[in-house]
Amino acid sequence: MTQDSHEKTRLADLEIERGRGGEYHQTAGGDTTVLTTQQGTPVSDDQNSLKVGAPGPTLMEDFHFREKIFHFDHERIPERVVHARGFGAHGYFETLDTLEDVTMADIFQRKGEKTEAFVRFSTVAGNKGSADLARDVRGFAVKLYTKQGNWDLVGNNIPVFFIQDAIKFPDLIHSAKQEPDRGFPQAQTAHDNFWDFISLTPESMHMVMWIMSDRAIPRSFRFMEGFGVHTFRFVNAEGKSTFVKFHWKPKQGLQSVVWNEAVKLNGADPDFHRRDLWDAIQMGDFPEWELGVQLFDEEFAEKFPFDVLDATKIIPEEEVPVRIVGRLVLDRCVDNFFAETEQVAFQTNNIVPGIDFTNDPLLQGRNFSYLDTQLKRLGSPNFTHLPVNAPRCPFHHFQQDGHMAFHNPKGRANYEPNSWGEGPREDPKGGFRTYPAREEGEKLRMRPELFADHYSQARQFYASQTPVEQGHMRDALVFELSKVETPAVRARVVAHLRVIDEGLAKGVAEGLGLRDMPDAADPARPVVEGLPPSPKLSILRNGPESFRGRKIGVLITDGFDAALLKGIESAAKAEGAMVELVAPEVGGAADDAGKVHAAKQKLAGGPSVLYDAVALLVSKEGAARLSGDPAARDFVADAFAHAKFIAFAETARPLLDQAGATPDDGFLLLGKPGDAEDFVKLCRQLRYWARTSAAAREAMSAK
Ligand code: HDD
Repeated sequence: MTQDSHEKTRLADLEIERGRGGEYHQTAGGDTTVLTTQQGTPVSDDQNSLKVGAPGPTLMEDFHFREKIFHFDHERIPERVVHARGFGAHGYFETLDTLEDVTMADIFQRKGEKTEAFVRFSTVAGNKGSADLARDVRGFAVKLYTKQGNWDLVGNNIPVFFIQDAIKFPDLIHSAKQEPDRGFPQAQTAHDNFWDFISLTPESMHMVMWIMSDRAIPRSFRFMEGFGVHTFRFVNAEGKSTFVKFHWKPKQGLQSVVWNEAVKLNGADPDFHRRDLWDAIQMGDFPEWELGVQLFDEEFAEKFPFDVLDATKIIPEEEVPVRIVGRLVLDRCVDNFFAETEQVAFQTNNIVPGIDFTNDPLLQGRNFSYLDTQLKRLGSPNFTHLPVNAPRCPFHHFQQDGHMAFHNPKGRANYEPNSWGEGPREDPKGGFRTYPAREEGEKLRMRPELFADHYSQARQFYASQTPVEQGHMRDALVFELSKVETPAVRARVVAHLRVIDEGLAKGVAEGLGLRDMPDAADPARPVVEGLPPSPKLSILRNGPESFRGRKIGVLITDGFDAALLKGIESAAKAEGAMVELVAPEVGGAADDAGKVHAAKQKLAGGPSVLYDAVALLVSKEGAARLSGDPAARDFVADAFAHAKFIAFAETARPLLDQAGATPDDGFLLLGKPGDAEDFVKLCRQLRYWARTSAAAREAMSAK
């Protein structure tokens, strides 16, 4: 690695020389910086190791070779035991509403103030190299570099969790990850161990409803919600405590893909979510979320039918509205994936004055785990010295030494109090003070009584979904349980489903070919009847108002109608949507005036799953050329099957015929350039669900 402090040597432009005996040299020149060893010694040859004679043995003496290989051998650090695959970006949080009445947290004191932020999104079960579209929870971890220290909100895109007590976390994760004897399946919960554990752990039923919903296959990190999950405390200057739940709401609405699309996306572009975030930020279309808080007091907590400290429960937004207090904008990609995204260390125990924990036993356990894991991953208690983890506010303490300590205090005093008048002292008034909650009781391994309710909110979640979403949940359960090889485990899951919704249980049993319906599971506490559906829990009821930030894939072939493409491009631009060209060759296609338009994707490598909607602008000759082409047929057939809106030029009709895609109200014939505006308007609905099922047609006609 070169250091800025090194004097740059100006030499001739980079050139490659092939010397006698085949030695191979690449030399620095012009503005190029000279390559050095880690010790700063200039390197003369980075292509050949030092040998005795041309074919001779390599010499131990070659310090440059040894240092280079030594460093390479140690490049990897342990991947995260969960959430290994992630993608991060920088941005800022802007306070939109002050919360001084309920919290003294500095970040909520001044309207309009911006605070630096770093966010890492992730999947949970898969290894670092797994694919983005796994059916999984997405991590939504936010580090806010506030003026009073780093506040980490280490959340997920689902507001509840599988388990209630952190002591079960290793069991949950072991069951979800690869089975230990065979080392597979990768990034999937569709296997025996997971469903065995789940079926023996009824507290997971609410979360199971969420992960079987389309929340677990988001279209983009940009279009998903985030949740702090636990109930936290806000504490104000008078020491008064208010309970709080945190919500991140995507500015561009919610959107997910369908399962068949997810499966294909994992092959077509395993980095689909990373690329999407990277591209959006690079293009200046900065992803944005609003931060909302649900605030409630002890009195509400007492009368709420569930325990607010139970992480398997939500408080419906209809019951305690979400008050928007800020916004989060991601406006800068990382410069170096390893230094920032890989080495960022989130910790639930990173809180600031004005925010405090509650007795949620999952949160309490997490507070140990996150600090502990960073030492393993990052190898030194000095991981806070890494720029991505360091506070932006001044910090002073007496923690010293250790591996890689590079902020080393000067002076004599390394303890306090001291007589030398040196170093920082604690601040009894402004420093962090734990909320003095009154606690008493016997030491027990027990959970509060209300934690025994395992099904009521699972039922409420299912009842809050549209028929389309309910169908997806049924299909997801059938898919997952079909991969379970032990019939008794499948039956046990269906037994739980019977308590949640008989219709769902029946549908899953049918899908599995389960001949004998198992008895319904026996709930530890009676299910709370009559919980009203919560429309906020549905993705389809909370979609975007515009097609902004979405992508249209336009299939072109030589001789296509340039005016129609222009129409699509200007309608998309006006909406804030993107257009990407797909052609039989990546070199692109010539329009009807002979102008060549470069393609972003070659048709055979750019399937329609990459797009939110498609337009077929193939010419008459192009349609003839693509007749019988499997990639062209799949492009259209998949867009059709995935309920996407499809625009087409009349000349492209043969492509529809060969894909068996009979035009319905989700199609738009582009007669003239202006028609593209109507197409983009249609696209705001994202999908033409009526195409997919009778239930969806019924629901749409009832609207
Ligand atoms: Fe966790 C990582 C979210 C329960 C132990 N967790 C991790 C990350 C997220 C979450 C987003 C990735 C952070 C990053 O991007 O670096 N975890 C959650 C949520 C939970 C939860 C929302 C429940 C409400 N986690 C949980 C429990 C434990 C852990 C109960 C242990 C008792 N989680 C970890 C960990 C990880 C982690 C082992 C792995 C890497 C890391 O922390 O930094 O400590």
